[in-house]
Amino acid sequence: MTAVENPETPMGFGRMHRKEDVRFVRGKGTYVDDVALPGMLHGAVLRSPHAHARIVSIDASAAEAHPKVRAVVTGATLESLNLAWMPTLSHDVQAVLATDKVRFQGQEVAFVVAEDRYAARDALELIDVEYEPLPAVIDAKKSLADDAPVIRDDIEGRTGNHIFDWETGDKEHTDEVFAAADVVAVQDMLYPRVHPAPLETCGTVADMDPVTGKLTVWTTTQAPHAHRTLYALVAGIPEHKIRVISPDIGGGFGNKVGIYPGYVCAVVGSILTGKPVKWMEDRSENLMSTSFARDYHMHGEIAATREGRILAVRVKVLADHGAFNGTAQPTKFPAGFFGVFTGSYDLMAAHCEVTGVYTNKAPGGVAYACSFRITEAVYLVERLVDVLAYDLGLDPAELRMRNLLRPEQFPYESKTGWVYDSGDYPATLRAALDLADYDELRAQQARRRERGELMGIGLSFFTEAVGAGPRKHMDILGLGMADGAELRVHPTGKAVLRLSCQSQGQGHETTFAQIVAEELGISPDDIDVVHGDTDQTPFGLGTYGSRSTPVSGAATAVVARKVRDRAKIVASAMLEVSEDDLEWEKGRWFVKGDRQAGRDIQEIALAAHSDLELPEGVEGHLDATCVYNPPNLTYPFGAYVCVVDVDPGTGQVTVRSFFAVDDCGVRINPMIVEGQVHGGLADGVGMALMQVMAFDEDGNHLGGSFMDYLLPTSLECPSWRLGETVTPSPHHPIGAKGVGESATVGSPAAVVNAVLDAVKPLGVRHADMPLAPAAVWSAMRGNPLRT
Ligand code: MCN
Ligand code: CUN
Repeated sequence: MTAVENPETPMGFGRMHRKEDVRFVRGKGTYVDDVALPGMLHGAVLRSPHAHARIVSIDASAAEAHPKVRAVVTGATLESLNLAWMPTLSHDVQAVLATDKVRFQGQEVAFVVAEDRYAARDALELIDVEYEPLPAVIDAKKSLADDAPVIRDDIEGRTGNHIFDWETGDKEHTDEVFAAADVVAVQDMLYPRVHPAPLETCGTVADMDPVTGKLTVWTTTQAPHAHRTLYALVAGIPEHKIRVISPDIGGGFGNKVGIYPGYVCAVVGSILTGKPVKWMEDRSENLMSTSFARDYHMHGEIAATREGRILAVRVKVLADHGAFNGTAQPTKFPAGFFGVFTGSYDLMAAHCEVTGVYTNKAPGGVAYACSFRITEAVYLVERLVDVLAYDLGLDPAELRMRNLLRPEQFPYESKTGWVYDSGDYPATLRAALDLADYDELRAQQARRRERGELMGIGLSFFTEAVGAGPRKHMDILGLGMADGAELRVHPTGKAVLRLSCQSQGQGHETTFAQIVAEELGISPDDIDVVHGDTDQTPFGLGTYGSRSTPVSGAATAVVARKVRDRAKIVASAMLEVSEDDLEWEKGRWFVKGDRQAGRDIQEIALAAHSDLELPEGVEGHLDATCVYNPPNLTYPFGAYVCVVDVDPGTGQVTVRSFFAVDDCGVRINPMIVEGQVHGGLADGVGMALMQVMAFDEDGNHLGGSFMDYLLPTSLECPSWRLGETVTPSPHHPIGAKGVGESATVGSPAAVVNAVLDAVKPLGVRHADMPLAPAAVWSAMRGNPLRT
């Protein structure tokens, strides 16, 4: 794709420049930190220097005496308001401000409200907290030891750090298949703790109007409606008196799903002072205290015949959830959608067990384009397949091709009960191999190996499950995962679409207008997409788990079709013919057999608002609403090929090229889809090669800035080569599947598989991410690093 491409606005699906970029490229976006209200005060959070310590005392008197300080909020203040603890998205509680103990480094201890940001920060240093340090639990594997310090002694009757056990699949049958198999490949692997690190950090401006009792909250959220309901439940403020506004968001990546203590403190600060209060965290605060991702310690086993027919997969996971279980996922799924670990293969049996534990690390979790933990699942199974190929001496592409699900098996129910909606996996893998010129790459690799060069070719094939969810099976804190949408066509034929989901950079203002354009034949330029304001949009669960297209996108198509049906009634009145005699072509209804006799959607819109007589019971105007409850998830998939060169002297990895073929069903805007894929591939390079949230054994966070926690740049990324196949979703109104997280989910395994393929001649079978030079170098010397 060339950068200068300048497509015309399509009347529906197609390559179209993003409408929102008109303001973004001019620096005219409005982010939370751009909100400035008259009399606004500023908040700052005092954070714990310890990973685990008892709070002996807090003396805030010197801070309160600071001339610019208006209020100091501590855990004690919040206790008196019954707000010291808040519910998490996983049915646990989290301290808003610590009262008894601190449980991770960076935990929120006090909140200062002052006249400016600098004074608020200065005053933090005047607060005197006496801590009694306690031994910290940092290693998840040690958290369940009998003598491990108990982190959550706030929960009555709790004696250890165990949170939950969860299993899926048929254990007995899986064990039988394993016992009878010719070959079993076993591999322990870690998906390290990483962080979504959006460029815009998290923050809130809270404005409680003391006269009307109305609370307005501008906040960095991916789910404004869910936040409003949670504020109502937590703070006891009537829901209609709360307005949550999510303006432009500078990247979410899962980091902005939950409610952070700072948000609640800003609200409390505004209630206490009667003034608007802004709180914006800095980079270190974002990295140290907000939603992490992964931290899965996985033990995987794969069973196969000697000829390479994969029979079964068996997994045990230790899941590190940090100090409060705040992971975001539908209630019935404590390990998210990890149950999709059976991947894209035709298995006889599968079983997995996940144990969740507390450690003295930041809570939150999932996040970072995770598809509710399918990232971990795909990495696991795609590493296992490569380990099996290594043991059997088979080509990893050939091994995958032999075992992929076949098109005639769809809809396919996996051994853990997920019903994959549609796919032609072999065609997609073939497309990726052709794009990469796989055979030639292998020939080149052989030549280079003879010269002592370490070139690696890595594959991954992934299946995702996105679009939560059928309301029957999926809810967050009891809120069923369905989305509302509302469409109004004004008298002059211009339209406004109101959505519950929330763009954080995915281009919803463009693509959702394109869906309406496709259905109604109104130009996307004439359709305004409104989102991110609970007073102006219908209820819905928000944007994460790549659910916007599968759920809100479906709602948009349905609502547009309802408007089209209404337009038909109006057109029949205008043309004085029966509705049955009308036929639709994009943008107009016309009389069957007489193309000239028709009315376009603009004429119909005007007539719908006029004195035209409509049939009994038909109201005027041209609008509709819809609540879409998806019948199933959508299952996008893809095949990736990564080529790397490893420096034999230093272990430094260079990603030479990357070929990605994605299938997300019908593409609304192929250019936006490609942008989503580019971003996700860069994420994959970052996680595979450079990212980890590291801690020392006392729980000190070792990655509190972008000097230590690395983001990939264009220097580390190759020029991506993309391909596509299109297998529509049979149950989605426009056949689209989600794509926002696909590349982040699928790419780390391809990069890691490539690096391990490069060092295979040295006898290396596995090494854990991140494959930074030291890790690769150690593995090359038979001494893998342990994170
Ligand atoms: N799209 C399309 N055709 C399809 C599928 C999607 O044109 N068949 C378009 C959509 O209309 C939308 C975009 O691609 O404009 C992404 O759609 P979708 O896959 O539905 O994902 P969501 O909009 O729900 O976005 C969420 C997803 C998640 S969960 C994370 S995490 C992530 C991601 O999106 N965070 C992002 N991509 C991101 N991209 C940016 N720039 N910033 C983030 O924070
Ligand atoms: Cu899991 S990160 Mo996205 O679902 O917001």
